[in-house]
Amino acid sequence: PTVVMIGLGYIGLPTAALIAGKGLQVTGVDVSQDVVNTINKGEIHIVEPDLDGLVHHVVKKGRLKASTKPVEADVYLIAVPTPFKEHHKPDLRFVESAINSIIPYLKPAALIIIESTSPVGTTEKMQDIILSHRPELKGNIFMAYCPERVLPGNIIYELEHNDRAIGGINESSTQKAMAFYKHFVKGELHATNARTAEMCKLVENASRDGQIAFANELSMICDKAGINVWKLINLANKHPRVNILQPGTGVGGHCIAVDPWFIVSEFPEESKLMRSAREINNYKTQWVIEKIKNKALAFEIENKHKPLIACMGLAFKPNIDDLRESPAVTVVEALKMEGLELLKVEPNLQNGRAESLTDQKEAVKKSDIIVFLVAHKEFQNIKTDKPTLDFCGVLKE
Ligand code: SAJ
Repeated sequence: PTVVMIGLGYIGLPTAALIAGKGLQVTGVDVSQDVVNTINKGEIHIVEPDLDGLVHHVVKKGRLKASTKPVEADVYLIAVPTPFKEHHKPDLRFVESAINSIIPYLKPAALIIIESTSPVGTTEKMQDIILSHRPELKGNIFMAYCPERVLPGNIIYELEHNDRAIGGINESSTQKAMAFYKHFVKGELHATNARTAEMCKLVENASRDGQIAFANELSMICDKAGINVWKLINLANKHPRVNILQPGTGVGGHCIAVDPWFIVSEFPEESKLMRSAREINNYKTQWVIEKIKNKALAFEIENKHKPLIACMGLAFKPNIDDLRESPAVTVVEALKMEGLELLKVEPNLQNGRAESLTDQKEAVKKSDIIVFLVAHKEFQNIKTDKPTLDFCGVLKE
């Protein structure tokens, strides 16, 4: 089959390249002319291991072509962002405009698959939009929802090897989509319906958010109780049926802190736990800010000058360079607003990629207080007698 991929971001581009790598003809569509030009040169605009070589290869072979406009194809895949707008309501503008852009090109028997994280009912809604413009296609197009589950940094491997949930708007759509994913997925394919597949993506991330909220709540309780939370979790996890996650500076990234709201905003009465989890994880970041401010104030009272604070880690999670939606960045910005003097350390963003950063050793040496915000592996061997605040368990003591 010929394939059109709408959206060439963190999911769309690797997926398009993987499919093209299996020998299928793929047209990648993006609204950005810059992105299209970059890809047509065989280059990439995002940071992801192994992606550049793959894209270079399939573009050179002529199997992946990027464009700002769709073409006629057998299969359309949609992987555009779904942010949220005010009151945490999902913003389906990009999905809708992706659907609108393909409507003129649709042939009978076309298969349309949405991969973008979407609230329950989206696939059916998008079918209605298509049929309102092309009523003659009623009963003659196939539509399915199939969420991605890949972890940034390991996308190419996980795209191919993770299991997938595939839910059609009817049985024939499910079967047709299953047959399509068999071309490039080695993981197991699980058939379901569109609404279940949509909810499945949301609850995967809501469940992780809830588990992290438990750990974050526990860390605040332990702080008050004078108990080392890292040692406590380690002990509790020796129980065969207990597995508590790691507390941290808060929950960042573009998925876990967003997706639960797609459930909560639609089912507010029934989703008290999911809402609380979101609130706890957001509150944890504020709690961290307050802790640092208090420590700085105590230092100033004792030493008659403001402390120099080393902020260790800026990324949204350990061992990556992605700063988007990062709680550590929120903390640093809040401290800056307070007029505190800071040194910022991010070992994953070196080589002049960010000028305002300080080298790790220098920051440890120069600072008065060291604050660990992200558990990067580079921090694990730091030995210092200086006052520290460890919010991510990097010191484990
Ligand atoms: N975090 C903790 N403690 C933990 C684990 C994570 O505080 O024990 C924090 C991280 O530091 C980070 C945030 O949670 O700020 C999210 O990190 P993550 O590693 O849990 O997840 P993401 O956002 O990189 O990717 C998630 C994954 N979903 C699940 O694990 C259920 C991934 O499989 C999804 O594909 C991705 O969201 C997505 O695109 O939805």
